[in-house]
Parts: sequence; structure tokens; C-alpha cells
Amino acid sequence: MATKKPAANTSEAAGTDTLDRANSNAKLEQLEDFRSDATGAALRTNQGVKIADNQNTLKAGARGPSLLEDFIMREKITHFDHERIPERIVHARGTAAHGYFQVYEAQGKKLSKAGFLQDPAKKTPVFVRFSTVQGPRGSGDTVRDVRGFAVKFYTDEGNFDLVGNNMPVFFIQDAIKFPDFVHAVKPEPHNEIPTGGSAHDTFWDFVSLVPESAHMVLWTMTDRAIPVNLRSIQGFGVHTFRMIDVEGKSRFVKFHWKPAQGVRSLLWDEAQKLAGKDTDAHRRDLWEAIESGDYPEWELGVQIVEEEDEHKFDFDLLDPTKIIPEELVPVTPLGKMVLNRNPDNFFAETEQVAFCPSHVVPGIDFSNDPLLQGRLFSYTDTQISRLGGPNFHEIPINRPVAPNHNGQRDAQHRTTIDKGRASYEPNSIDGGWPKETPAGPVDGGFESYYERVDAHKVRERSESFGDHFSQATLFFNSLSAPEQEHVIAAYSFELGKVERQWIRERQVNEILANIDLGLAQKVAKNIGVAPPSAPTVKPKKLSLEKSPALSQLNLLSGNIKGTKIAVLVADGVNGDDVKAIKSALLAEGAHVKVLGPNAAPVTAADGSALPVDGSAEGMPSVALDAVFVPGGAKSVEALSADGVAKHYLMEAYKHLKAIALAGEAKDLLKVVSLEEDEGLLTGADAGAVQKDFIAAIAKHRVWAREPKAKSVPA
Ligand code: HDD
Repeated sequence: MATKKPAANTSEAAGTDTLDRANSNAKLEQLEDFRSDATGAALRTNQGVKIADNQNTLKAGARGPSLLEDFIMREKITHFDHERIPERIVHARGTAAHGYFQVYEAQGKKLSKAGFLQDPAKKTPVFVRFSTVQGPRGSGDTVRDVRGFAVKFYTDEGNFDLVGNNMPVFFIQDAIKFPDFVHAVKPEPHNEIPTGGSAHDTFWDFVSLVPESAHMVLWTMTDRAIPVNLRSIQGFGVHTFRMIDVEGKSRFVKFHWKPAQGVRSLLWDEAQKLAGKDTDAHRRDLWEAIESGDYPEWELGVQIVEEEDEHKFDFDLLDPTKIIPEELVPVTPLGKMVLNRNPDNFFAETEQVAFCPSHVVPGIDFSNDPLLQGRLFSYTDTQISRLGGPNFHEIPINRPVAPNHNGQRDAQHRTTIDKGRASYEPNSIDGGWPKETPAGPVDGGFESYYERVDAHKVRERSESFGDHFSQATLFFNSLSAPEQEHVIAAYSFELGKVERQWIRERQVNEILANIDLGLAQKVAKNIGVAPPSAPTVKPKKLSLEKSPALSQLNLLSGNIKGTKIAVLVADGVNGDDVKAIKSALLAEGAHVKVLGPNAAPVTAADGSALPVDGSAEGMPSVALDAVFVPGGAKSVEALSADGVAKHYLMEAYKHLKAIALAGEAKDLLKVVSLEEDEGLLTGADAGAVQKDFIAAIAKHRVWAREPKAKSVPA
């Protein structure tokens, strides 16, 4: 149990808003109890010696030189000097949460004998780490980048890691190209610029020379690369895997995570601003949602391809730059994942967790995708230097719940005290234990799928991997008009930052023109390149003209659960409006932030004190999804004269957000020179606008406003 905070901290509760602040501090203390280290235990050295003075080094006289003998100071500083470990070579910036996975129905006879896919009553614990790829550990959350989506299932048969991304394809087809790709996208070696993004010469040099990247680069130029938060991203296992049922039959599968919150993204201007206003925007959003009990949820599904259908597509299932369109093979739902607990300690859990695609359990197996095969080696290898040796599986967050028992011994950071004399197998000294378990339909030993391979050793790319453009074209065709506009803007922004003209030209002529000539011509115009008149590669006939499942505008949840709404107030605000809109939004599962001119409570029109959640400056419009302004003549007058409040409204308008103005707040329209539209609503009071306001928020953006919003200053 937590003991009380030191007396020095309690004086905080003596201010004007005494009651509220004291109450919420008490709540916080209760909430944080389980994270507390207030054990009542004495301060001791690592050797267990009680410390009498933690303020002063041992010196020869109060003003004299420090003494080498001071083992207490030396132990403390030495440990501190080694606090950092190498960050991940890619995906260094991340955040994570605990939760569980629950299957809908037993899969043993249908698809996979994996134990965690059998019992609908069983909750298998998971730990999920989301990440960006390019930036270092302290970089911004909202940069344009792929998001990692790595899930560790702690199953009774061992750990299964599904190490995916929020995009269904990858930049390269063969793992041997991974260091080249990563060197190209990372900050440039001479000046370590840019942090967190791909808008620079080396990235575009590489991808314009490597056409297999065309499809994935297009994904990174869509709004998928700037998600509004991590609760609303899709996840993909990317590669084709195998699942093996109880009869030993194998089927090919592709993994999908579909967010219950729907798929939503930021606009580019929002993403850029948010990177400065709140570097931790995504980390904070996930943390706060879970702390508030709004647990993010995803559905796990698989696309299933029977072994005999392996070659029936016009692309190769083993090629990680290809999707299987959902219109050809729908996603079969398997179960749901809920994230319901934040970590206790970032370093111990989020930083030290070690994922690896080769962590599989019986019932799940690999395909021969050459990118996947390379990954099976790379991840364990990287942990050896990152986590300091081969015993990283003993770190609590990596420990399986299934017991592990084998003859592996010693090495750095070994914590298990192994018993017995026989650290080899077979043995007759320890009764032959631990022994092998034969493979079987249930709870058996792991057995690789009995696949026949008969071939020459070659360094070759299969001809079936040769079409690099037709799926990129399909993806571009499947996007809605605003999504296509954003893609054109993103290529133009990124290539506009490329200094070398020949790289701009190569990307336009040899890559974009082969995806879509119109796209290439528009980007060319924006970056000062002569527009191409024809592709350089003969277009392949598309077997599918469009895949609606690829447009994220078709992937909204249709409700406002989990969204964040600002309510702008000042002294004199109509308290009834605030109360009414709050209860209407909370009833729909939204989060409401009442924002004042500063963090102090405001006085409502009836004289009562109205607590606020923060200041409008501290929670800028880019961090929220919609804005409501309640009535109250004095409050509206104050907001009309407040630059922060006016900017708030104009920025929310520019970013196509739903805005509702109640009562006197309608007067603000003139002040900021905006006009009503299908998402900018006015009404006599909160009750009169709330229904339309909620419907507008559920649509996520007021797309029809976009052309007009361009003239609003950024
Ligand atoms: Fe990777 C980390 C996802 C290709 C080598 N990768 C890493 C993480 C994710 C992915 C989500 C972060 C895990 C975490 O949160 O700790 N990587 C992917 C996907 C790929 C992919 C979806 C293609 C489909 N990766 C890939 C290749 C290689 C690597 C081809 C090497 C041959 N990836 C690594 C790594 C990392 C890593 C260097 C860095 C830190 C780590 O593994 O633990 O080994």
C-alpha cells in the first residue's frame, strides 16, 4: 500500500480550487497505488547496506576533496552511467500496452491446432508495442512513417509474436536488401537530418532505383502514414504464413487486425504541427484512453488460401510487396484483442520487450517468403547486442508463461539458477530429463510443416515477383478523391525536399508514371519536372479495377466512441450548455475536454465555478477531433477578443473538423469570417445542435469543405 506523499506536496491543495484539485489528486493517488513504490523500505545500496546520507559525497572536510573510498557514491554514479541501452536499429520510437486475446470459436479442425485458438472462454495475455520506423527513441509520434504493430501472445504453448505493420506490404522483396533500405531512409550520415521522416535525397534515391518499393511507398504517401492515434490503425502480418490444423493440413494465411474504432488519420498540416505541440501525442492518447477505461479493441482475422490454390492469383503469395485483395479472399474473423493495462515501467517493459517473427507455436508456420525468412534470423540477432546477450528471454516481459526447460546454460545476464548436473540431452544422470515431446494434434512438440523442396541453390528473384506496378495502380484507383489529392500533395512535399533534380525526375518518370500517369503529371508540375507523357513499363491488365477495402474512408466505425471533443469556455459561459453537451457526448463514448483561457476554473453565468480540463493553448485543436462552443454573452465576448480561441476555431475549420456553436456563440462566425456548412453547425442551445454535431463527428472530416478550407491561414 502507498504511504502518504511527503508533507511538502500537500501544500498544493491550499489554493483557490482547493476542493476539486484535492479530490482529483486523491483520485490520482488511488489510481496510481498499484504503480507506487511506497513500500516503507529503507534506502539501501545494491549490496543491501542501509544508507545514512544520500545528499553528500564523502569528503576530507566539508570543503575538502572527495574520497575514492565512497562506495555509496561510486555505486550510484556507475549504475547511472550505464542506464542507457542501445535503442532499436529501426522502430526505436514506440509505446506499448498489455491486454488479452480471445478467440471466437475453436479453430483446431478448421484452420489451426494452436492452443490459444481453441477455447472461446480463454483470455490469452498479450503485450503490444506500436512504433514508428525511422526516428530515434525521442522522436515525434506524428511524423509521416509506417507504424509497427507487434503483438506478443503469451500462450500456454509458448510465445507467439505477430510482428506486423499498419500497412499490408513492404518496401523490398528480399531480406538481403533490408540494410540498404534502412540506410537510405534513416537520417543522412553527414548531418543526421531529417529526424523521423523520409523527405530527403537518400530515401528517394534508393526507392526510385528499386521499383519493387513502388507499392509500399505509395502506402506511405497516403494518410495511413499519419494516423490520428494508435487506436485507429489497422494491422497486417504482411507475409503469407501457414496454419496447420489438427489433421496436419496446411493452409496459407495472411493476418489482419481491424480496429473497432475505425481507421482514421490526421491531415498533413495537423501532423506537422502536432509533432511540435505534443511530441508524445500518440503515446499520450493510448495511455490516457487505457487509464480512463476506454480500452482499444481490434479484431484478428485471416485471409485463407488452400494449399491447392497457391498459384491461382496473378501475383505470387510469397511476394511481400503484394496484397490479396479482400474482394478476392475475404477476411475470416478469428477473435478479438483488448488492450486494458498500461505498463508499470517503460524501460522494463516497452523498451526491453524483444519481438521475433520466428517465435511461433505449433499450428502456425512460415512460408518461403524470402523477406520473412531473413527476418527469422535478424530479430534474435539484434537483441544480442541491444539487450546484452542471449539471455534476453529471462527479462520478465519476454518470459513465456509456458515453462522453458533445456540444456542452454550461462552467458551474460543469466538469472536462472539451473539445477542438475546434466545440461545435455540425452542423459542418464537426471533421468533423461528434459525430454522431447512428439508432435501431435494437441499440446505436442513443434514440428515444421512437411514441405517438399527440390531445387538448385541459386541467387535469383522468381519471375513471379516481377510485376511492381499493377497493385500500386489498383491501390491508387481504389482511393477516394480526397485521399488521391493527399497522395499527390505528399509526393510533391517529399520530392520537393529532394535536392538532386535527377532523383525527382527518376521517381516521376520511372515509378509514378507506371503507377498512374495523371499522378505523375500532377506531381511533376508541383516539383518542376517535365511531365511524362507515357509509362516506361507496359501496363498489366488489372484483374480487379478497384478494391473498396483499401480506401480508409470506407473503414470508419460510424460512431464517435473514443473521439476527443473540445468545449471552449470563458467567464460567463452558459453552464447548462456545457452540462448538456458533456452528457450527450459522454453517452456516446467520446472524451470531453473543457478548455478555458488558462488552467484555472471559470465562473459560469450563474456564478458557479466551472472546473476546466486545461487551457486551449495547452490542448490545441490539432490534438482533438471536434469543437463545441457553448452560449453565454460574456463568455462569447471574451472568446471573440482572444487570439488563441479564434485561432482554435479557424484551425479546426481548416482541418475539416465538426464545429458546433450554441446560442450567442453563433456570433463567433463573423469574428472569424467562417460560414456554416454541413459540419459547422449553429443552434439555440446545446440540445438543438447535439444530434447533428454527433453525426458530423462520426464522419470524421467535412470533406466537402476542403477546397474552401485551403484559403484559411495555417
Ligand atoms: Fe522489422 C523491428 C516490422 C522487415 C529487422 N520490425 C521491427 C518492429 C516491427 C517490425 C513492428 C518493432 C518491434 C518492436 O516493437 O520491438 N519488419 C517489420 C515488418 C517487416 C519487417 C512488418 C516486413 C514485412 N525487419 C524486416 C526485415 C528485417 C527486419 C526484412 C531484417 C532482415 N526489424 C528488424 C530488426 C528489428 C525490427 C532490426 C529492430 C529491433 C528489433 O528488431 O527488435 O531486427
